[in-house]
Parts: sequence; structure tokens; C-alpha cells
Amino acid sequence: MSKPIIGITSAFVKLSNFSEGVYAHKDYSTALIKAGAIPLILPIAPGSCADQYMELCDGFLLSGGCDVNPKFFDQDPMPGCGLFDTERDQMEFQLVRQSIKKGKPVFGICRGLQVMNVALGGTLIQDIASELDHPIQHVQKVSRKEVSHRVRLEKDTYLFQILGEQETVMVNSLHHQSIDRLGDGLRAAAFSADGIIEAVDVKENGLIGVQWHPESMTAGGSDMMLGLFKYFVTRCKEMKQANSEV
Ligand SMILES: [Mn+2]
Repeated sequence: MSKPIIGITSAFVKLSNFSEGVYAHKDYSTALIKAGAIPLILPIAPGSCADQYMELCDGFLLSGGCDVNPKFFDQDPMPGCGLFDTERDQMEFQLVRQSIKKGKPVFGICRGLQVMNVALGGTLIQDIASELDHPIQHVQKVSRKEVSHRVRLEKDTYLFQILGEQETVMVNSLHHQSIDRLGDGLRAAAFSADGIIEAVDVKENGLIGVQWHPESMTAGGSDMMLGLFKYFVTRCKEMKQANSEV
């Protein structure tokens, strides 16, 4: 069977007045290639273009990036809320909701996990450091390939199995927002010591999301985190096969 095509969502970046472009950190494609998939970077384009992305791709990796516009979970921006991109939010919500309908897996990473949660009716903590009483450091100061805090895995989850049935694993952390109330059908699969939801996992519809950056740990040589991408790529193949038999 040919390799599955995974759409990676992207950001719009402006490098200078003469250089504006479509951006997704190289570690996402590196990790997907290592796991046996064909990565395809998708420019932000909600509506009919994103409908075609649905046809084109066997699964989607929602990448990290800016904050989610809090209007999408019925809140005003708090003082600690950062920049957001409403068009990107809309396109990624569309991809999450249509993927569930069409039986295509979605892997949310960092912002991608938050997007997945809001797309399914959940809410976010807009700024962990100012909204929690006793937060740990979730915006690490070391390089993104290095790990900085522990997460405790829920034992009855697929994530627990994928990561080698360890109760706690060390992860990197580059986020200041996180899930507050869980979206419909999502279940928490991992927590940090301050109670932040660090992962969700729903095998039935192929949704998996982590708050850390496994792509950069994979690029840094972590076989455990490469296992997450292999799991996702395998789900993409399985669900493609199942859809073709319908
Ligand atoms: Mn964290």
C-alpha cells in the first residue's frame, strides 16, 4: 500500500517586507517522514480549499502556533492572551469536524490539541501562568529538543500503551495556554503536576493530541516519541483501508 499523505497545517509568517510565507517547523515533516508518511504543508485557506484538503489527505497533523481566538469558546481575551489568527482557527476547526465525519485521523500538537478541543466545544485556559495558583513552568527556557517537565499518563489509555506503559514520562513544554473544559467525546490521557491536561486520546475516531512537541523530541532522537508518529501513521492507513471498504 502507498504511504499515507498527511496534511500539516501551517502559519503565515512575515520575515521582512520582501519575504512573507507559509511556515511549519521542519521537525513535523522530519518526524512524519521517519514514521513512513508523506508530509504535505497546507496553507491557511478555510472554505472550499480546505474541503479539497480533506479529499487530498489521509490524515491531518495540526501544528503548533499562535493562540486560539477566545471568541470561539465564548470568552473575551484575558490580559495574558496572545496573538491569534481567526482564519487559521476556522480552517482547523473545519478539518477537525470533517475528519471525524469522514473517518480520518487527526493528530493535534500543542496549539493543535487546543484547536481540537475548541472545535469540539471545549474551552481553554488563556494564560496558565496568570490563571493558575501554583503553575509549573510550561514555557521552557531550554531548547525544544530537550525535555523539561513530567507528565503522568492515565493507565487505561492508548497513549499509555504507545509510550511503553510508563506511569510518567518527561516531555518538552512550549505552551502558555491549555485545555480547561474538555470538548465533547475527548478524554484526558495525561496530566502535568499542576493539573494541566497534557494529552487527549480517542482511538475510535482517530483523534490524538499532546500538549508537548513530540516532533522535536523525535528529531532529537527519541524513539519513544517516534512511536507516537508511527501509531498515528498506522491509524491513517487502517482508517483509509476501512473507508475504502465501505
Ligand atoms: Mn507543559
